Amino acid sequence: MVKSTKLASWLDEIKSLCQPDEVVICDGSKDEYDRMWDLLQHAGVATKLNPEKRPNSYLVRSDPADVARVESRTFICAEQESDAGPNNNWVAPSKMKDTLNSLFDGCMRGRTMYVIPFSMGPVGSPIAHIGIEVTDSPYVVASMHIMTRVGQTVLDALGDDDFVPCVHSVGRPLVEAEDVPWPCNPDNLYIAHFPESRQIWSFGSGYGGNALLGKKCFALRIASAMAHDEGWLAEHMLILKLTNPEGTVRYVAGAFPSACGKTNLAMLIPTIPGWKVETVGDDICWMKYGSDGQLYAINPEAGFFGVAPGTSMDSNANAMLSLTENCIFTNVAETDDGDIWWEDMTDEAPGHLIDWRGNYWTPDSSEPAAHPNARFTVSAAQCPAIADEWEDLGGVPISAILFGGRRASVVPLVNEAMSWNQGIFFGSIVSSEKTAAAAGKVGELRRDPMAMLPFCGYNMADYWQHWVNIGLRENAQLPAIYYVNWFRKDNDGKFMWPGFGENSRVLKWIFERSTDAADAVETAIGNLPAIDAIDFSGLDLSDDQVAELLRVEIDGWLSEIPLIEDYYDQFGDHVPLELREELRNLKQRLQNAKQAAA
Ligand code: O2Y
Ligand code: MN
Repeated sequence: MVKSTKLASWLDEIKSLCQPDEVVICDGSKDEYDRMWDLLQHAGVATKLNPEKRPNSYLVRSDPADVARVESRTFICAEQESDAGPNNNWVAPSKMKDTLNSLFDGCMRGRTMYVIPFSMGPVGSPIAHIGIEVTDSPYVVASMHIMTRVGQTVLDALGDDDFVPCVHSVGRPLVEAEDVPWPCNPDNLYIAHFPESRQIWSFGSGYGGNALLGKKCFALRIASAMAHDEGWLAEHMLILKLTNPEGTVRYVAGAFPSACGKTNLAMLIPTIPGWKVETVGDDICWMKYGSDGQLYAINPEAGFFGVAPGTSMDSNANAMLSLTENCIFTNVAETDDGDIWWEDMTDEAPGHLIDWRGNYWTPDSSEPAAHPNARFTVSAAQCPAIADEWEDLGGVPISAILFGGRRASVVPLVNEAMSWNQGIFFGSIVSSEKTAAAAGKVGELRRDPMAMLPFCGYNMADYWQHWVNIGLRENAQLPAIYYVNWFRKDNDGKFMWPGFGENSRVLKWIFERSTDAADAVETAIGNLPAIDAIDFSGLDLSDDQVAELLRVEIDGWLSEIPLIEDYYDQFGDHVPLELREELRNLKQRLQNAKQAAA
């Protein structure tokens, strides 16, 4: 029941704009979830999987033109263009409102408008926030059931407080025309954010980050603007719980651009005896100061929306074991016995499949069976590695923050920042070499500061300043910051570091730095593990390879300095003086080191 007068009048406004046939206030119940799947099966977009193989699970095939979030159609509509920054597509709010008003006018005719009250974070947590998504997509309702907390408890917690209004339509009113299995309107796609009035309007897509508005739109773009104004952090980070053999616990957050194995790291099975790694979150982390000056983190989500291709018992057993029942699979392939498959799930592909487009497929087919951005959606509670405290209202205290990119050279396996500001500097220069899959020259650097490039709801350089300011709080017990790189290659172009579970060796060093049990050596670029501080035993690594993984490449770093200067320059005088100073000091230390070695 809607008691909030603010909510009731907003719903009236949206209803008269969108003109749905019916309005349903979602209660988050199992009945409601099942009703959505009845509708989706009836529409011909969802198939119930064989209950003996994958109980209570569904396969959905989207329109082939609607398969991923679309950065080129994602807008930050701040009053001033400079507040959106060069990192965002900007349209003035009044202009975007005019466009949206005409697009949304009557856009739900013939459809039902679902009203989803959802909490990002455990209901009642002081770190959580509430949103209301209206949508005309039953797929979005079902997905939000898994990815967020939905229902009356949220409305009760909301009272008459503010909420983040999220308006979503697939953009295909049902007037005269027959419905299609996956309605969408890719020619009129808008994912618009209004950071000042904290609103989200999304039109034309029913897929993932474009449509499940709690995730990237709210929990990162709008939340980053809220966090800026309110003195907290909304980050594109996983959260890990580490326990050493003595039972001491530390929590670590980590930001990694896409294709850097973030979900695998979030669910890592350690190879070092006696250590335990558990998951608190795999994608997003909200951190607020506790009265003790520590940053406390929650995972604002309730589920995982992971990339399916490449996920296997070898790469991520905990993800696979999470997917045994109660899942949604989108754009994966279907097996003859009513189960699912995707590339690299097994060593050998099945002899035949129905691919993500619904076509007959064999291993000889030229196209992949699953779309490369095919996804699984599953409750985090089903993950065997989920930490008991993942829903603690107060969050978990963060001792370390990791920033990582994908670099074949220059960036060592792990490097500890000597200060909070140097850590922010590391975050600001996170980069990966472009692969053949991305536009641009192979090997060229693509910067993705703090892995937030597509997700920062305001000027990226103002966001760096916000990080600097966060560190100025009196009594702050700031986490240590680390720059990690699992992707260094040798002269033959082969990865030097095995990654996956072996990353626990690096996590152990980071953990032991926080308990003063591990040594570091100060270098020109930061604090690196002392010889023997990381346990490399049992790995197929020569002493030379270990030295290479931890080498300070003075010339390599010196040649990065002008690239970083150029990168900063696009943000002009928004770049914090503190980061310019970090860059100057780094250059000086590198030049000194070079001279000393000469
Ligand atoms: O393509 C989409 O809509 C999903 S994007 C996504 C999903 C889960 C976690 N992270 C991401 C991302 O792009 O960072
Ligand atoms: Mn992500």
